[in-house]
Amino acid sequence: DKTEARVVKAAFLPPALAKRLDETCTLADWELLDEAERQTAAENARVLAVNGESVITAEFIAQFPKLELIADFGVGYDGIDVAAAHARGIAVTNTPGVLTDDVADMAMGLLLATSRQIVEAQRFVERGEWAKGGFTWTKKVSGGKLGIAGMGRIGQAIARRASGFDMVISYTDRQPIAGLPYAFAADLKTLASEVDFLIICVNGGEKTRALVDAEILTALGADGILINIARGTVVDETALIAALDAGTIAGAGLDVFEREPEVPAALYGRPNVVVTPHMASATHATRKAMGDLVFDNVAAHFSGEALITPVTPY
Ligand code: 8YV
Repeated sequence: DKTEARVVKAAFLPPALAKRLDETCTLADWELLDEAERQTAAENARVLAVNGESVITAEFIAQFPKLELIADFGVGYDGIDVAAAHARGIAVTNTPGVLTDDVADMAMGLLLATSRQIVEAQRFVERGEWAKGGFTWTKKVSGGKLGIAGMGRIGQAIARRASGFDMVISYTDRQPIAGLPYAFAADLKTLASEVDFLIICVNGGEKTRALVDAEILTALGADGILINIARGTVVDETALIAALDAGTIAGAGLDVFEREPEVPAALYGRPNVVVTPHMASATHATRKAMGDLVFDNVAAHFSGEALITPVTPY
């Protein structure tokens, strides 16, 4: 009986992970339960399996009286009310580390694709326009000034990659990070005004909501390119579209959006904008590693061992 499952899955998980959890702990899928079944399942569940895009409010958590762990298939937990969970002694785990390389790779991909207009160049070829003349000249990346907002694991992995492109790297964060060979900017506006490329890698959540607003975009300037692989909430999308319309920034490469899976149509078809469907961590190898880490955290929990990657509040 699924309503007696120890794990409730309340978001998309890779089928292989859901199957493993079901075989070892029994898993109930919230989406597939009716109201009465949900109530019983919530009463019995000890683990809630969610993902990086999940919105898990205090009210939702309150339905689960026996809950002990919220296991997040993702590094970001801005959608989870961690404070409410911790207040009830419910642990939260996420998947840091295993997706760092892929997200940093994607940031570099978007940086190159946007600056060199690779997507528009493909459309140009497909439209048969090459025979009528060469493609437009684009913006040089190597040796350029790169600003990184949020110098955590992913920001640092991007910096290492950008070093290989001889980029001059500076960053901002809550405070300077000891031992890093990059210049620290005291705030995002200063950083934006000093660089050609700005990559957003900060946590999501209320503290960073609309951090990139019209003022930051103006500081980035008409030659500046914005890349966001963090959370859509960090960028004021309306201000971004206005800046692209006005030409006050040069372009944007975005893997995340304010209201996913909705991508504003105003961002489509622009030569200087590249949009991708929140896929930075979505490689076969990394999704497998993320799934294994979720499973190992749940298994550690049920066998009374220390959690592998518990979340501590920001
Ligand atoms: C998602 C992410 O979790 O790790 C994160 O924070 O945003 C992604 O890896 C993934 O798409 C699963 O929903």
